[in-house]
Amino acid sequence: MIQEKQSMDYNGNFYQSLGSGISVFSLIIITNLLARRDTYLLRSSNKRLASAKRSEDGSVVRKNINNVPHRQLPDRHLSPRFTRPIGIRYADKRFDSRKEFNLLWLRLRRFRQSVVENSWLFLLNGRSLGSSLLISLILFPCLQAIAADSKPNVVLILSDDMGYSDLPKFGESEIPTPNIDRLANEGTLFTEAYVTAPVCVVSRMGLLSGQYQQRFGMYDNIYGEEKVRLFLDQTLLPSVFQKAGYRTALVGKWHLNGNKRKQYTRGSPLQRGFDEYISFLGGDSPFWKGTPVNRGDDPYPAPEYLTDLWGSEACAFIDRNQANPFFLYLAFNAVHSPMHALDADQDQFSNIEDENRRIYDGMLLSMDRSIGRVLQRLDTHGIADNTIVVFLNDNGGGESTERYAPHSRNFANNQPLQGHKFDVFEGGVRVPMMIRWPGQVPADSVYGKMVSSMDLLPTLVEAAGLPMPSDQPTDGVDLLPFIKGENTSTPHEWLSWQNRSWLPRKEGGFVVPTPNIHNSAIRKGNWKLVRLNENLDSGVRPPAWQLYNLETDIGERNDLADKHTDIVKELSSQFDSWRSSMHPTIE
Ligand SMILES: [Ca+2]
Repeated sequence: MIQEKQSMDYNGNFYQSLGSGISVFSLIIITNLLARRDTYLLRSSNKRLASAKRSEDGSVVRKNINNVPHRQLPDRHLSPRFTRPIGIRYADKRFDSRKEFNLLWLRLRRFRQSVVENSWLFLLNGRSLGSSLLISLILFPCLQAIAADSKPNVVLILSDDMGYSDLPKFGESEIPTPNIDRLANEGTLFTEAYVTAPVCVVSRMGLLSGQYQQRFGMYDNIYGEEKVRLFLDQTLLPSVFQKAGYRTALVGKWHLNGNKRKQYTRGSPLQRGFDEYISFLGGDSPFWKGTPVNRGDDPYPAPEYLTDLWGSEACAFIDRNQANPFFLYLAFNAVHSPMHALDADQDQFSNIEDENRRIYDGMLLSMDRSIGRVLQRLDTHGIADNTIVVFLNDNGGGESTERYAPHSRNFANNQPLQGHKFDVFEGGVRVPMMIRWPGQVPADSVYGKMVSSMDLLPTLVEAAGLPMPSDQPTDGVDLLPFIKGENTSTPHEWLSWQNRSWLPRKEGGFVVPTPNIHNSAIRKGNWKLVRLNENLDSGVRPPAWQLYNLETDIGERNDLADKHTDIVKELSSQFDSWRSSMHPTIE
């Protein structure tokens, strides 16, 4: 289901600002009239002022400032509160959702007092209309600050190449992940979550654009600025938050700016909606201390093990921005190869015989530790209740055989799913996912209907009350009404996948991407249709579809295509219709 979401046109901002300014001007006049009840102002014949006003506890405190010309009044007499950011969230007080209304009301009262005091002072200075207009211009940002203050923060956590069953919440895992588990305990866990592709680049394109990346011709990890031109024209999730005044940051893997050898001039995180970032070039990186990473355009050696560094940087970003709305995209490169784990972490798994698996376990353990530090930081600042935390994985876990190149081999556990990274079987595209937003998203809850990583853009944007990008389609849907039980239908009747095949080399060796040879799949209800190695160039009949019933065969091992030709016909027709609405592959 494709939803063409129409929303606020950014071109209308001028008129909105003008209208808001007029509204504030009207508010000032009204508050001036109301102020007569609780503000007493005297005006001397020589335009010198005396005022009395209510103190914080409501009692009237008289401040005699006669004989002091208005223009010489120190700022604190103008209004001590006016000089303080009105929308600031008080870091030393826990923002309890149960007290949210009272806090908001308190801020509005403080704001009204500022309006009253300052507008009267300006008005008494003999410049009524001009001063009030000036106040409107000054106070409008304050109104925006108040509105922004109620906006939820976002922490979007992505893991890389993790196996579906490597979290205790999803399978038989030997790896303790108490911090990721905490997100499920305090939020909603999704058992049928999918990414849009079984490899890094295209999966991240779908996640951050809220669309099938096939809309801009992307069917694999393709590099070259001209080839990804259509993607570079898309508005991405961080841009939506950045335009709304959020502070936005990427910490970790980007991989949407080319590979290690070729970077795009328009693909930097700074050009895609992030105010700041710390990352590395390409799709994978060594993890050791001293590895070169980039903070903005400035390279420097990582001061600690990379997964720990991402945790440290995420915490530092939260520290810097805990008093204002922020959007943090925390994209771990764990547990993508190369297989580098700290000794102390892999030593926790001395009972595991396979050394490669011990290393994998240690890498995942360190990621969970960093996630725990981030969650603790939200608690420390008292902003956990006002922060949406999302966790998901970018594609299925890598294989453990030498068919796969070392950069795609990480000894993950996808059981009982069929396939791995690169595959359109469940093992390539079904991923663990969870969302925590205390008071808004049901806690300790499981949502079992099909959802997509494309849904996160509309879900997060709608949750923050922001306008959707108006100049591009959205294939995702807002999940909140579904997981709250307000909408009992299904977010997606069907989902489709198409990705370039990775086939073994003719001369031997590990699998490689093969131009114009594609794998395809569509899932509708519990039926999953899969077609492997279709040659898009040839006129030969494409390979037959395989049909699986995921309700009874989650491992996609019992092909039922011959028994249910009507279902094959229906779903294949649906797939063809979807494919014809996408952009042809750019390879
Ligand atoms: Ca990946």
